[in-house]
Amino acid sequence: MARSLRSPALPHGLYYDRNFVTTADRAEIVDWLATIHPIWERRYAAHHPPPPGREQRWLLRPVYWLGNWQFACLDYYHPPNGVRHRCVRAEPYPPVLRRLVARAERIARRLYDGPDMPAGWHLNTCLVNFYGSRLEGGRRIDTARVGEHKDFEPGPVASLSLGARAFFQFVSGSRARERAAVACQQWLDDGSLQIFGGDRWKRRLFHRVQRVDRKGVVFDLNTERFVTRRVNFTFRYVPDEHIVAYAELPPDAAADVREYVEQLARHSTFFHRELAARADALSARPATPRSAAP
Ligand SMILES: O=C(O)CCC(=O)C(=O)O
Repeated sequence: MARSLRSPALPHGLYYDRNFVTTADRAEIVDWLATIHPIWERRYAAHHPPPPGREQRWLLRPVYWLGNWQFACLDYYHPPNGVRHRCVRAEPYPPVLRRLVARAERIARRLYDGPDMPAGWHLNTCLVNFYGSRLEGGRRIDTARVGEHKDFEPGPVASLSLGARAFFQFVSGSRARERAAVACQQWLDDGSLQIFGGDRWKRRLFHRVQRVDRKGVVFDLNTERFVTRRVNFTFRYVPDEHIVAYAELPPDAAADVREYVEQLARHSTFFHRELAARADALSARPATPRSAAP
């Protein structure tokens, strides 16, 4: 059950602090953002093909993950059944995010308890979403939105926003009538922290970003073919036993994400090492004896 804390106008279970990030911390995050190289992912892959009626597609925006990477083609973390080989160990948080996450965790622990705060909960996973416009044939195509969905990681989610403000909504579901039933909506401002958890906001309702303001500056980032005007960090919890190193992925899953890991390794020492660790693990494996080969 959530207690109200600093967000008197919001329903129980929701928290919002418009001024969570200080000017100095904001500058440090923006400096760090300029050092990473977000990637474009496709939704499916050779060993994880689209289900009947669905087509292969690119995600709407470039992304980056910290803590562990939930590649779209591995189908994201979805307990109770979809937990194995979906969360691949990724870079740790930079110092400024570590400090902010520690503060967000303290707030969340005061807000939620019982079934809303799972044992072992800590915000060890972060999806960094880049919102803006895709550059295509000299045109700018605005993709600054996210359709209604749920985040299936257990426990509360903390969401930190930078840049142009976003119009965020909770809705009843993903079918036409449910999409129109808005349970709560608010603007997420530059430097704000939003936390949502509990049965209603996390487990039952869906959430989405309807649009992002076009006013304001754009970020100077390494987002290829994309102009970024908002960056959102959603911090989540994946039980540590469900996070695997790239070297531990089974061959099919490793093959599906290899191009992404190679792309990341071009700019990231962490992923460079993870690639090398898989190559080492494979070369150290005893060769199958000829007589045992099929
Ligand atoms: O950008 C946001 O504010 C929300 C992002 C989101 O819904 C998600 O990452 O699951």
